[in-house]
Amino acid sequence: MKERIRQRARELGFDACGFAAAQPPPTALRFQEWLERGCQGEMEYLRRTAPRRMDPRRVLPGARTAIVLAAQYLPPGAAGNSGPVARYARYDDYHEVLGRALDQLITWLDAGPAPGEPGGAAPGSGEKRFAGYVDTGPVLERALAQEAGLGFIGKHTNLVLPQAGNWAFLAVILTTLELPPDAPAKNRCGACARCLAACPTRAITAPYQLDARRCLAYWTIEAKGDIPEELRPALGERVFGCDDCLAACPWNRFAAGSRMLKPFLRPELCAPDLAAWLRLDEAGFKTRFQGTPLERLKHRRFLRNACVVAGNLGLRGALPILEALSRQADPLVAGHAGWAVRRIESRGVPRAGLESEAVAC
Ligand code: B12
Ligand code: SF4
Ligand code: SF4
Repeated sequence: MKERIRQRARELGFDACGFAAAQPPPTALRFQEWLERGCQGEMEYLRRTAPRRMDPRRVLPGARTAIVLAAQYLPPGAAGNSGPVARYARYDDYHEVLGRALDQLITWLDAGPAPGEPGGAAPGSGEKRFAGYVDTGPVLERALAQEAGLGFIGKHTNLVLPQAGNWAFLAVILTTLELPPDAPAKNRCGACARCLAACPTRAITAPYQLDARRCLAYWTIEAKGDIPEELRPALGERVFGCDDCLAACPWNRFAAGSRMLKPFLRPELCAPDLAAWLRLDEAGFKTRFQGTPLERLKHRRFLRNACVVAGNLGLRGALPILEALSRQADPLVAGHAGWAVRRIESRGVPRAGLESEAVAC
């Protein structure tokens, strides 16, 4: 049964599939400690859902197995550290793409043999029920993935697939089916600490510990308010997400291109024209980013991030639009645009056309 599920998952575009017992992973208490230190910042939903997050049986009553899946997402031509848009976001929204494949897998499982029937799960596992999540439910996806043998949680806190590196999304199906668990993966970081050294803000405060309040992915994707002034220069050219710690990992020498995501690549997110992005109005923003992960930022937080980047890159050609934005009624946009204007002016570089300042991933 497990091999048939793995084969079906592969046919649907997943690159790895493993099985873990649906129970609190051994590292669950680490999650609680992390919350107690306040490392989640404004992501209060993590605290609210903590008891369920730590025990999959509270998410799906009667759950016996977690089927854990991974799909690689390294986009073509991606090199170096972080670009304006993190690698994971240069496609249609992965929640949708993986979500569709997950639904197909669940439909297939649901139609398969019942528990106890030939080819089915262990007898006595009762009614078949499923709950599938792609970053959409209260599940410790990385910890379950490690338990299911997919890969190990690296010191940067992301799952590393030994055969494919860390550029992979995760998805989980909790089910009442009883399937024998795979062997958990062993950590293979060894003495390496490249990801800690690569982080521009020292957000990885110790191996396996990330303080979201210092993480640029958090500030550009999740945070609702002002980006702290002391972190703005470190944002560099990142408009959305950060890849530096991931790009440092030597296991990425085994990374291959994405099978599942490839048809959903958004080339305009690989080589953005920042000046054009700054000029987008609300409707233009919606049209341009519909169906991508950037859509959930909404226009004002997108402008917040883009203003900081324009300031960091010293885009003098963007001064007129930044000055206009600094007079906007919304203090979030006005404040960050004003900061960018001051940063550019303080550099004293002659004004240049933005076209020659195109940003490349
Ligand atoms: C909240 C969140 C964030 C937050 C916090 C990140 C974090 N490291 O916790 C922010 C916004 C910063 C973020 C950023 C990113 N995210 Co995110 N995020 C999540 C989310 C929704 C929850 C993660 C969570 O619970 N964090 C809390 C911490 C404590 O949990 P944890 O890291 O899993 O910790 C476990 C272990 O590390 C271990 N542990 C903790 N401390 C210690 C200490 C020791 C000594 C040991 C041994 C173990 C240990 O125990 C913990 C509990 O089991 C998950 C989806 C999900 N439901 O899981 C996606 C997820 C983790 N994110 C993902 C991605 C792709 C990213 C980014 C790469 C995006 C980007 N390029 O900008 C960055 C990576 C930043 C980074 N270095 O982690 C992917 C990661 C895939 C993978 N291969 O691991 C996930 C799984 C989404 C998905 N479905 O694919 N993310
Ligand atoms: S995503 Fe960026 S800021 Fe966050 S821990 Fe990794 S390198 Fe540091
Ligand atoms: S860069 Fe090194 S320490 Fe960090 S996750 Fe990869 S192997 Fe582990």
